[in-house]
Amino acid sequence: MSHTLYSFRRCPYAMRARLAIKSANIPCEIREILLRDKPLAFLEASPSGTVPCMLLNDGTVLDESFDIMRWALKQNDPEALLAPNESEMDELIKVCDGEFKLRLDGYKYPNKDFPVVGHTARDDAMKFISTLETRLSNSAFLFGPKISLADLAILPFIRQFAHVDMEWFYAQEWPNVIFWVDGFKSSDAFTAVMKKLPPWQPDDAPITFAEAYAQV
Ligand SMILES: N[C@@H](CCC(=O)N[C@@H](CS)C(=O)NCC(=O)O)C(=O)O
Repeated sequence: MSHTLYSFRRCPYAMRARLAIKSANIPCEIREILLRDKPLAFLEASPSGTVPCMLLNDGTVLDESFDIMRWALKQNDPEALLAPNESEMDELIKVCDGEFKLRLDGYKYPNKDFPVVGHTARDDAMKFISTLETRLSNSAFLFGPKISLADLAILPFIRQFAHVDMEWFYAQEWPNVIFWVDGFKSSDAFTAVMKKLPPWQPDDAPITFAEAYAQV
């Protein structure tokens, strides 16, 4: 039995997991699911009912995107994504997943019940983008001249923030963030892991991650 990744194409948490698995070249089966129609096998595997969820072939379940990234890269890290200081990267990712994500959701869904919504949420979220802009004005990536785990973990969320109102985002004074996001969006790795897959059905023949997301 191989490892199995449950994923949803547009979920930024699932994107970061796919990016790490792709970089680490971990052999696994990929199962694209629909969040509005979660398959039973997924619900049985995932304690939280969220994607991504990685079911390892020894029965272990990795239910957090960040755990999947670190697990994959600890097996194999050809791009040295784990090279920068671990706790410094974790700290920045924690801000992204915490305060920034909450503001991103408040900005994206102004009618939902978030502590801060709309343009106030956007203004708050800008603080994190400014932190990134400062870092990126010193180096091409967040932790130096080469891409790292932190870049892969954070970029899908900045892309999502940019896409709420692209005209506004691209009019802001953060040229380095814009260059960084644009580079990511057009990268071979991101293009590959954003390929569309049909939703998995229990009777389907397994699709390997490598064949699903082969680079063209
Ligand atoms: N902390 C989790 C969060 C994952 C998460 O919230 N994923 C969303 C999709 S982007 C989800 O599956 N939500 C469940 C649902 O919408 O039913 C992780 O990092 O993996």
